[in-house]
Amino acid sequence: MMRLQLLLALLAAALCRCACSGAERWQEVDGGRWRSLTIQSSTTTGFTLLPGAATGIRFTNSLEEARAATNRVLYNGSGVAVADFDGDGLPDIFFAALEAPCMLYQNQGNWRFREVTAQVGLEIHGMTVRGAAFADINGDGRPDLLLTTVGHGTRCYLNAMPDGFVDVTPLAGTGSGYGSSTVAIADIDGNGTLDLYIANNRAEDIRDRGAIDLKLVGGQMIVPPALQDRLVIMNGELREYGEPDQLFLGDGNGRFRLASWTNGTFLTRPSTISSGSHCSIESSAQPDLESSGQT
Ligand SMILES: [Ca+2]
Ligand SMILES: [Ca+2]
Ligand SMILES: [Ca+2]
Repeated sequence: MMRLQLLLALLAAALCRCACSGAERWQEVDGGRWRSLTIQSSTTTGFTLLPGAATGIRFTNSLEEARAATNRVLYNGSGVAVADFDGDGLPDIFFAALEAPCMLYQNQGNWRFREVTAQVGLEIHGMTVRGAAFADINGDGRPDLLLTTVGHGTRCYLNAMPDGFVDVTPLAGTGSGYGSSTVAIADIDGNGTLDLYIANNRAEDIRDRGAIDLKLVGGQMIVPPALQDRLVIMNGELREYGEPDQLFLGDGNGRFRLASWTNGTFLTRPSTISSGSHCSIESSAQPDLESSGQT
């Protein structure tokens, strides 16, 4: 009797598989294939918004209108970075901020987070922070923190947990007066060390000045010498250059060397978009770089 029940159960399972396989069958189309998804009615799908009261995350990236009115660069906002900074297996979250303090939230598990910014030495004073990224720049297995700032370039904070983070920007060599916005990280020269591509914007926008001293010569607008590295007239329109982007080559120990754009390493090919450029490194085995920006 038991053997008969087992046989019937196996038969039912086989029939079910046959019936289901029809619905899951791939449909071949030109250049690809597709099939319908089976949505289980007993499960929920998509994302659920968790309130700060539930997660413990209270961060808000605020910006005073009055300050933004004097520097429209600030309207570009700030970023967020995720990594397991303390090595407990749970991803933690760092929020960059324009005016409010930047904050690091330690994952406590079960969708609960605890703010530990000061505890790990990441209180950032006197800087407007735009971008944030975790990367192990010194190869010790612990994710370090990179922050791009308005007017202070890129700041590097070495992960020295359990003793917190240490600002090593002077040693790293990535500080500057640029208004840096984002950072892309890859081993661009294939030597086993992480390198940084910093996209710089400007620390302030010249349109926020009350007036610009241009000259009209022979019916043509002329940019004065003092502003010729910043302004250009194209097709009768006045445009502002961005600050130059930077490629930093890492030594694997948390120090970086600024690479040259013009020593032959990069080849520039004509852009397919009017306001940007594409560059590719000479060997096809190397990561290529594509950038776009406004003139
Ligand atoms: Ca963690
Ligand atoms: Ca590290
Ligand atoms: Ca490298």
